[in-house]
Amino acid sequence: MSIEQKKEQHQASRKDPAVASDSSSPAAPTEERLEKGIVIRSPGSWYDVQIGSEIIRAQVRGRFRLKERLATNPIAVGDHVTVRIQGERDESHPHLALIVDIHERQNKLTRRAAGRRPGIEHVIVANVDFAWAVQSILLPKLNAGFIDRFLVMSEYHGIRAGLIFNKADLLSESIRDAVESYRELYRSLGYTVLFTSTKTGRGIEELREVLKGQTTVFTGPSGVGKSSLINAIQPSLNVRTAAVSKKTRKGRHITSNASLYPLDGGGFLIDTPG
Ligand SMILES: Nc1nc2c(ncn2[C@@H]2O[C@H](COP(=O)(O)OP(=O)(O)OP(=O)(O)O)[C@@H](O)[C@H]2O)c(=O)[nH]1
Ligand SMILES: [Mg+2]
Repeated sequence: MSIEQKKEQHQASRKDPAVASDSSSPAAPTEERLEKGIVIRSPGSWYDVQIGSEIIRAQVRGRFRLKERLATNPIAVGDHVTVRIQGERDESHPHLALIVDIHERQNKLTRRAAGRRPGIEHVIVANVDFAWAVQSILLPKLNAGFIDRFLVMSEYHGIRAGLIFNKADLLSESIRDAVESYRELYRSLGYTVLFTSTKTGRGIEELREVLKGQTTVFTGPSGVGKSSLINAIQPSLNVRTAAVSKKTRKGRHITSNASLYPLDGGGFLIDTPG
């Protein structure tokens, strides 16, 4: 081994726990296996991958970053991946896992990357059967611009889409006509429009039914009640929510990363940040 190679190995072992275990921990298990799983969260520089009933924390090597240069994130929630796992699970040696392959995506939902980076996209989720744009009729008020951008994006990526008008309990005479006309407009274009309320339970059973057996994503501005709806559908998930700001009447960006949840009735539901 040349000095350069040794240097490279040393640097890699400092950055990558999978490599570090080979060289610095003599007790670390060395058994390797390949498993297929689905990315359920990416809260930091790692990915939580669901493999059967187990959740494994996996990392990714630089080559995926190079491959997907046009996206800010090379791997997204919903991606099907192959993970190389080293060793058996035990307290002293947690899994050391590396994502070694991303399977071809059936589809993806994207948005423009933040900042001035023309042509670069951020993949919100991959491999979804249905996307719902969640809006609240008030607090924050309905945002037709968001809905239109969402519908264009869904059509472009070939993803079936529908609209949820949440906080139906806040419907009052002063906004009734406006809300009705939006409902009629989008229905006339062929989209399902559901009215829901996590406070009165309106529309929740209907929503639970349509989610069954599918992989679905909720997207929408902060504070409209995406996470609250997920809790209403399946209370055991206990997803974090928070009141909208009294001052700005907008959400406080409570959900910070997309997360995929398995549903008791079958299927998966993905919560996204607003
Ligand atoms: N009146 C009323 N309030 C609701 C309803 N659903 C949710 N809320 C409230 O709206 C606020 C925001 O709800 P969240 O579920 O955190 O909103 P979110 O869309 O997940 O927001 P981000 O995670 O920031 O994107 C909370 O105070 C909820 O209690 C509803 O049907 N009616
Ligand atoms: Mg949320």
